[in-house]
Amino acid sequence: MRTTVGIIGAGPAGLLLARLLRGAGIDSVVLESRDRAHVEHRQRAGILEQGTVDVLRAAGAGERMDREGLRHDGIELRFARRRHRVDFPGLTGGRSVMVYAQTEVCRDLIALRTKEGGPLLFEAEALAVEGADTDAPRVRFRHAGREDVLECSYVAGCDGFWGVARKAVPASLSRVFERTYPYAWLGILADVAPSHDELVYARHDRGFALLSMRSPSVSRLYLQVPAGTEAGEWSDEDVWGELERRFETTDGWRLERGPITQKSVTPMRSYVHEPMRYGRLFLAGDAAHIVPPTGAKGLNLAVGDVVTLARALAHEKETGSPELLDAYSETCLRRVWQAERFSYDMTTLLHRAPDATAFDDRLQLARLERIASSRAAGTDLAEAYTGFPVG
Ligand code: RFL
Ligand code: PHB
Repeated sequence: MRTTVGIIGAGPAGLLLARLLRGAGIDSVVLESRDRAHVEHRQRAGILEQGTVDVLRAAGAGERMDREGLRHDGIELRFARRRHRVDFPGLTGGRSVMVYAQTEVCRDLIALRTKEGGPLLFEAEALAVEGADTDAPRVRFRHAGREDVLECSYVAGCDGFWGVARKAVPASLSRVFERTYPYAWLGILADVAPSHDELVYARHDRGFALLSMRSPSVSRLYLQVPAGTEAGEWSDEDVWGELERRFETTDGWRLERGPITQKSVTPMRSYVHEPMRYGRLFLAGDAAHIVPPTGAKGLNLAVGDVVTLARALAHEKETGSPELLDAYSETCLRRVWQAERFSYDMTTLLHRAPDATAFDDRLQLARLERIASSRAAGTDLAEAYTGFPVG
């Protein structure tokens, strides 16, 4: 099998890259190790930055998002049983975000790809990227019980944190920057209308809690739990009780309960692999970097990477100049490190570390008070949350 760009992974990065390349007249083949149902159902991100929304629209993949997505003009910070709203458009000159689940973005992109007949192979596991530093890189993969080779001009490693693409970069050229956190998120989906019309990020002495949503009738909620916790350790009753305690306010706000349909635990990690390019192999999305979910940045970073990559490949095709491809890693990493910084700040602002002292608690409250009382501090948060420019 032969193609111009071999794309490993049909998460948001790989699927959107295939779509953008098609728009630029560049052919690609997408290899995905899991089956379609798995890719379309795994629960992940919920928040799209303004720039991500614009990219999906321009790529012709925004129709259902515009019908069913929920535009959000702010978030609430909850601490010391009080509430503070951060007004995005007011602080950023009109920017907002969209609540539209990653599962839905992937479903829309898969439907378009399937309708238009672009090659997208499910249950096709990439085994290795070979010859990345030559003019003819190859992806070895297994599909329908057979081993095969995809010959390419370029390879896009969009295969997430646990993928194989990153392993093709020689250790002597790789630098990894990493931090793990001593806590995780227990996430639930519940069939109940969200108890607030915007997301609520709560700092509490017992730990962080987040109220989010998937639709006007489905709530998505998270609780900070110790790293290593198993979802089965928490009964539904315990989850609701703990959420109620952490969201409690002095003004009688109430959390509505409903049937829990899904429960899972997500570890928290910050990770950057540099560089994001080796020869003709380009890493994009979680294959190159991870952020803790507190800043809602992971999916949006993946989108930024593939926009940059598609633009660079189109530039090379039109002008013959590799200039933008050569700048790919550096261009992406500038934005990646801003997202790393913001995600770290939001995480340490809102979570309670197991070894936190009374001094740390007071500092967190002072940081939150500062955001609530200073327009400059509020603007800093609002600008980062609604997104940094791509490129
Ligand atoms: P993905 O989505 O992991 O997709 C990688 C794909 O590659 C496939 N794959 C392979 N295919 C072929 N051969 C191989 N050898 C392969 N190895 C792996 C996998 O099956 C998969 O289909 O990476 P991508 O595309 O880079 O997208 C990244 C995002 O998924 C991720 O950053 C976000 O979900 C992070 N994230 C959030 N991001 C946001 O922007 N906003 C949010 O609100 C947000 N909330 C979250 C999150 C992540 C979470 N979890 C579960 C980690 C909330 C949570 C709880
Ligand atoms: C989500 O809805 O899954 C979500 C929202 C905001 C975050 C993380 C996750 O910061």
